[in-house]
Amino acid sequence: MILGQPIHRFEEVTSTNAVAMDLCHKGALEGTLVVADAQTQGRGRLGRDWISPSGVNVYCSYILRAGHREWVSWVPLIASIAVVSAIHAKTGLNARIKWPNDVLIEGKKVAGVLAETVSNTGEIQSVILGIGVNVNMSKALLPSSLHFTTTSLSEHVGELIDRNQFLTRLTGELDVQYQKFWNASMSDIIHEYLSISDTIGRRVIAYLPVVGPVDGWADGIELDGSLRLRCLQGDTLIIRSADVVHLRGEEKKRSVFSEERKI
Ligand code: BT5
Repeated sequence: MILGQPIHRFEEVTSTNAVAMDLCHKGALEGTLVVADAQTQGRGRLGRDWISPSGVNVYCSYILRAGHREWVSWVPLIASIAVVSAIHAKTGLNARIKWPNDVLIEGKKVAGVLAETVSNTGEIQSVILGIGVNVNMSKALLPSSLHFTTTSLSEHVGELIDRNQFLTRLTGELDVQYQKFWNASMSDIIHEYLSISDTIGRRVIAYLPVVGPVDGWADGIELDGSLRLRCLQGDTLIIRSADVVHLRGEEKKRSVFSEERKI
């Protein structure tokens, strides 16, 4: 097992990603894991916040040393697969992935993944992989604006879950995906991702940073982890980064896509 050693545990940090990044600059080993009971400035993508109350959830960051560009874009996807597997192993729940990196249970967000790169003179050297999982959090700890879109594991299983055991399993699952990647079984990973994707085959709106909203069908995943969107106007877009909203009431049309096309 490469990941999860050594472990740095904290009661409270600003952000486990910030602490891991600092350790990374100081030469910490690949696989180093930073875990905290609470975060005061937990962060999401694009400057957003990750609300991180004390003593109820898992907030962790791993230092991954070996990075090349194609691999970097797969880190969040690999991490989401590991989160889904750990959730299934520890609770029996079937979580699904909203592209690129939201983990959902019955359409509500239970976990998020944030991969940040550390580069030197333009060369990506490391990735800080941060994962936040709502384990035992009650909705009362979140602002009311998030009550309808979020959930926690305990809300679904009706009992508290051991956070340490969950973290151990998550680290193990992540390690499995990491080994798979380096053993070049990329197509295995892609098939696994597709089998638990809630996005592929769905009608979605993708909010692109410069272009704005684009309406279409999520048609598949490219080899670099980008989303292939078949726009309603007919063109196909390859999207590297965006926020995606699943349109409700639109039946999945998996049957119209062959496995080949989905990949
Ligand atoms: C993410 O961003 O989903 C990535 C979250 C990564 C958090 C981990 S915790 C350990 C490590 N250290 C950090 O500082 N971060 C990582 P994004 O897709 O941008 O989603 C952020 C949005 O999710 C927010 O704008 C809220 O709408 C929502 N949100 C915030 N806190 C949440 C929570 N605890 N549970 C569910 N949704 C939340």
